[in-house]
Amino acid sequence: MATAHQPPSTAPHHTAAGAADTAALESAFDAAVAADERIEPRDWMPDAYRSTLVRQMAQHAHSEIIGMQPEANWITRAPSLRRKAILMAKVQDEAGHGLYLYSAAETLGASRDDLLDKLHSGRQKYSSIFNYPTLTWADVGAIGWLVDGAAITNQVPLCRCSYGPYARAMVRVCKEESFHQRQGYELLLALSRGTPAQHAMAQDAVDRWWWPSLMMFGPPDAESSHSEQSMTWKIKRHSNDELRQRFVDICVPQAESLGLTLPDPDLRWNEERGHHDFGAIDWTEFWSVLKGNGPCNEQRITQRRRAHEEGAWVREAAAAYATKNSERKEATA
Ligand code: BYC
Repeated sequence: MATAHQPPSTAPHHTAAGAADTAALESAFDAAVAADERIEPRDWMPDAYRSTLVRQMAQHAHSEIIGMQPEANWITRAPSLRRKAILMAKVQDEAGHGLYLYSAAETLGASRDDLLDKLHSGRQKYSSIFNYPTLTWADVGAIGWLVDGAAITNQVPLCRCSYGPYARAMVRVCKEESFHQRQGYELLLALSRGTPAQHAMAQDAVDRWWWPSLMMFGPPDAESSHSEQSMTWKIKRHSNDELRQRFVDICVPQAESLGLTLPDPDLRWNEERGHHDFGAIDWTEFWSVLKGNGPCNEQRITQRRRAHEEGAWVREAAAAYATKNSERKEATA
């Protein structure tokens, strides 16, 4: 962005001259956003823009690392070596996505320890979808097809997010997610074309994951507290309902090719709208999951806290190694 570089949150507000400076910085920021320029870490930005980004990116990072758990549940029970290798690679990719996103949040002055502390203490959210259990092997396919499919629908527009580091992280994340989506589709197709019992298992997984996948896009626009401001700032490019509709339209023909049924009797093509109509989402369930009352909320957070505690020695060893290395470099410089 072609405006003054400023360290984070240093705009002086307390004098008339300070207020004029802030107004000038604000209008330069607004003009850069309007012109579709990228905002970079050292550019001046309103405090609320910074905190909105930290909130969304942290929630996104937390989702990636909590999202490893439901699928990791099946690594030891994958039906073949090939399936096991694919699933391990996918779960590792999710860890990588979490790392890019925590790093991107750090460019805004957030501390990774603080973000993790907020996740562990329930002060920051992660996606509702990961509070549902993975009961059968077919759930791995349903997650790939539907959950990664929903994630891509939501994240492709984030590649054009106004904040540079987030937008750039999303480019790589989306490439990997689209591989994940295909592996899920291919897995479900194999089951759907398999024995009657395998077909039934695939259908049961789609029945359980369909509605929670629609909830991933967030509350309806009328109840979305952040959408309007985030869209003005071009953090979000589309509303929650727009992306949800796009996802439904993408999934209907894919379900047909899979030979599986989406569990919604009200799902039908609306010629006038040029979109599929779909049934009412149970928003009571969504808000209840967000409050911590989903089937797996407690299990997910307990497991995450345990993993963090058990990994303390790795973090200490990595920090000691980094210090030793930088001391060595200084000594030889
Ligand atoms: N779950 O004003 P709204 C993945 C919260 S994919 C939990 O519409 P916003 C993966 C929201 O945070 C999943 N909370 O919010 C895939 C807000 O609460 P706070 C991660 C939700 O931010 C496969 C309140 O509800 N993807 O990682 O404008 C394998 C009001 O909502 C949810 C992302 O995070 C939800 N579903 O829009 C492994 C994408 N929906 O913060 C991993 C980036 C809403 O005021 N994020 N809330 O306490 C976004 O695009 C947006 O943050 C959302 C919500 C569309 C999710």
